[in-house]
Amino acid sequence: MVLDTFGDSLKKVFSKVTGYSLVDKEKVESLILELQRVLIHADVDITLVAELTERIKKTVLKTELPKGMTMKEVLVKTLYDELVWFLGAEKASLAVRNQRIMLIGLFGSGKTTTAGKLAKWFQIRGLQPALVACDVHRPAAKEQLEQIGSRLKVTVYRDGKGAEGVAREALKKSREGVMIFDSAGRDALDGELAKELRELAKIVKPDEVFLVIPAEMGQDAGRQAAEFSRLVGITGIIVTKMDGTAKGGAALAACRAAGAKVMFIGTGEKIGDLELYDPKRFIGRLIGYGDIEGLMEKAKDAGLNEEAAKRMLEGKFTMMDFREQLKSMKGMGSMSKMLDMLPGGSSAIKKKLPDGFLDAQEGMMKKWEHAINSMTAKERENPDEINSSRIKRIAAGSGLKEHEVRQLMKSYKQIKKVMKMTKGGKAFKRGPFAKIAKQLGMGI
Ligand SMILES: Nc1nc2c(ncn2[C@@H]2O[C@H](COP(=O)(O)OP(=O)(O)O)[C@@H](O)[C@H]2O)c(=O)[nH]1
Ligand SMILES: [Mg+2]
Repeated sequence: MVLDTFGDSLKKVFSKVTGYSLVDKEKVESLILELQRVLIHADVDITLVAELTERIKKTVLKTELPKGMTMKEVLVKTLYDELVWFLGAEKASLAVRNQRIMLIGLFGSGKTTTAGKLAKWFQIRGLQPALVACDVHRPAAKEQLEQIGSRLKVTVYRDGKGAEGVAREALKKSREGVMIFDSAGRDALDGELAKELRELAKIVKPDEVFLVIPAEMGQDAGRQAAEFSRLVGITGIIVTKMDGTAKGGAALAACRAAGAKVMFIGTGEKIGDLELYDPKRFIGRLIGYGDIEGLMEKAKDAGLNEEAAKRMLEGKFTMMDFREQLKSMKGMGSMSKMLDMLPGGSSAIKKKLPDGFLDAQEGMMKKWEHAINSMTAKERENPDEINSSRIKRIAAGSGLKEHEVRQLMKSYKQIKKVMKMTKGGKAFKRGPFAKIAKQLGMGI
């Protein structure tokens, strides 16, 4: 499929990002350049590309990164978010209820085919649609619609004089709730076509007027959307033939920029090849993360976990928190590797850690967990209260040597300091974010 060329190059941009172990300003800038090339190659308007680039730069390179997120994480999320915004952000929705829909557009854009697809769409949802053949100019247009109608077992209204006559007759006779009006196209939107469509609309009184644009229009889709909007009035756009071109992304972006809402996309010649437009799904599919939306939800959840981060920032890092950290580190590899993920680099932090801590493997961590379990609730909440005699008791209770408990105390205090340094140290945390990082190939 040709569409893949856009998707493939976007995918490459994304996998490049996830392949980096660390992202810095230079990498962000070179990636943005690459993204620009991909978009321009896919026929996206240059001013739109510049706008998108600015938005990405502003978010990723701003002076302060969100708490506990690395520049790499921010870059992946921003790329995704901004591309979604670029293509319209909101998922389209069309009320499943009886209504009148008018399809307009230039020659060969896919109006008649889409009329059939829409009829099917409503049929699937339990409503009864009818088709109205208001393209009275092209000789075979009515037959084309009738063929589609007979396959769907849907009534096609075609009698009457001129487009307006057909519409009037149909409205008079019809018993169906959903009426879909096909219309005639032209090579270009001239005054005559505009007038004809406006007059048809006066009779039809449509709930929706959908402009049908083929994806291969690329960035010109924006101009077309604006013109039809001004001269005829539209409520949404259906971009057809998304399956046949790499310019689909450009067409969608141009529609968004023109302030027009894309309602559906046509993805093939078959009657079922129509889907409500969902930019998240679209981008997710393009970049090959089927479930990126799910991942982003989780990222949001992690971001909402401000409470825990705040506690740590304020230095309220208790033994319970420490125990959680120890637990979360199980099976995640060495502490040293995890520290490499922290914002601001890890060497300064590593220097401040107790000797041997970085290499402390699971056996030691397990012991520390036992020790923490042997503490009283009060001790866990205020570890500063733990004096020599308490250390003795904890050691006895957990089967550790006293010096091991002391080592635990020392590590705890130092980690607490590190937590403050890393603004909440969310990178340490188990929970959704660590998982996301893993799934995005950020290699914990
Ligand atoms: N591949 C593909 N072809 C489409 C799609 N929508 C329409 N077409 C084809 O585009 C051509 C023109 O469609 P038609 O509905 O007759 O356009 P109209 O002149 O606007 O009514 C036909 O050959 C359709 O099969 C689509 O989403 N994908
Ligand atoms: Mg037609």
